[in-house]
Amino acid sequence: MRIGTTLTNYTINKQKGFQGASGTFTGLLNDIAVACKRISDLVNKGDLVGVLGAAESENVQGEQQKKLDVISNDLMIEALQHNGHIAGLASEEMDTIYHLPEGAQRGNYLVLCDPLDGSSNIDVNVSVGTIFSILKAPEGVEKPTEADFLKPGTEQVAAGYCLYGPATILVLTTGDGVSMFTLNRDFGEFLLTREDVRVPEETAEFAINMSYRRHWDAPIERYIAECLEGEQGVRGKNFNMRWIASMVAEVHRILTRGGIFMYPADAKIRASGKAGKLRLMYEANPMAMLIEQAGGAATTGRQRMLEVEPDELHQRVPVILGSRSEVERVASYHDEAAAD
Ligand code: AHM
Ligand code: MG
Repeated sequence: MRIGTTLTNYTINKQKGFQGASGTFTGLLNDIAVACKRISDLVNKGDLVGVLGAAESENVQGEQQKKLDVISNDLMIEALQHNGHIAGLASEEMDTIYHLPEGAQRGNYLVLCDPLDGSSNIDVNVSVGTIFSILKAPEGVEKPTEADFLKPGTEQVAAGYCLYGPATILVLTTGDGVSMFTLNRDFGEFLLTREDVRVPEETAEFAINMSYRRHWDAPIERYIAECLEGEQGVRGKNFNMRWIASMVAEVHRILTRGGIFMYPADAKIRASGKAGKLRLMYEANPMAMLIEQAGGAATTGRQRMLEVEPDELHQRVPVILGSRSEVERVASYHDEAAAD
């Protein structure tokens, strides 16, 4: 499509390809874009409008919420609940699924989101983002249950994120490639700036929080140790490292210049009774769909991310994603360790 076309025009044109399309999907993406623009505006103004700092609450996962976590969640609800595009909404910041108000018109999509990912970065003016995953609501269901949301990532009809960095960039897949839209603040529109985004295959850059090294499992330790050996080691080349602690910014870097991102399970995480840090339904799955659609790969180490059968809304998983050959190498180290 023409570079510079608006996100709305882009989705209208995409929908033309689907017989019987009602325009609901275009409307839904427009709602999400509206929420993202409002969040972007607040992230941008920060202290000027008093939105930085902690809220006086914890989320269902026992994490201290930031004011902007709560506000972003409210903005997502506000943008989505009245327009007849969704049947229900789930988010990192809400214990269970959000039911639409009585009398609100219902649509045929379910949305899962992390309204503001990377919130530890908000107060220090480092990039954060909104992640979203879109599923089809089951036919004829007026009031969806949590079980209706618990679908493997392969069932996502669309996924994306909005990165609030030096520029605000919305990245979207509807299952046929990945496109990027940059917000033009002068007139408040997301404009298509990149199409057919591909994860570069050649890479020498990894992202992992090295401070957890003493807790890692053998396959992760092996992969990183080999990267660190550089030219002298088995990889025969030097690697660079990045850790922004904002998954949206890390995935954006990987979509732009390749690399691998890892937030594995480790001994400390397992000792706390968890299977990983990142959440499957609204962090790992949408990012895995984007990365696969751009030619990369995403795994838990033992299984393709998009095929994980979920059993709870806030389920956590180990996440390894990025350039295909690197991700496959890490997965093979897991297979070898399991076979020993
Ligand atoms: P959040 O949803 O509470 O912001 O947590 C998710 C974030 C990811 O964006 C990031 O990769 C990770 O947490 C950073 O964790 P750590 O501080 O352990 O490095
Ligand atoms: Mg998050």
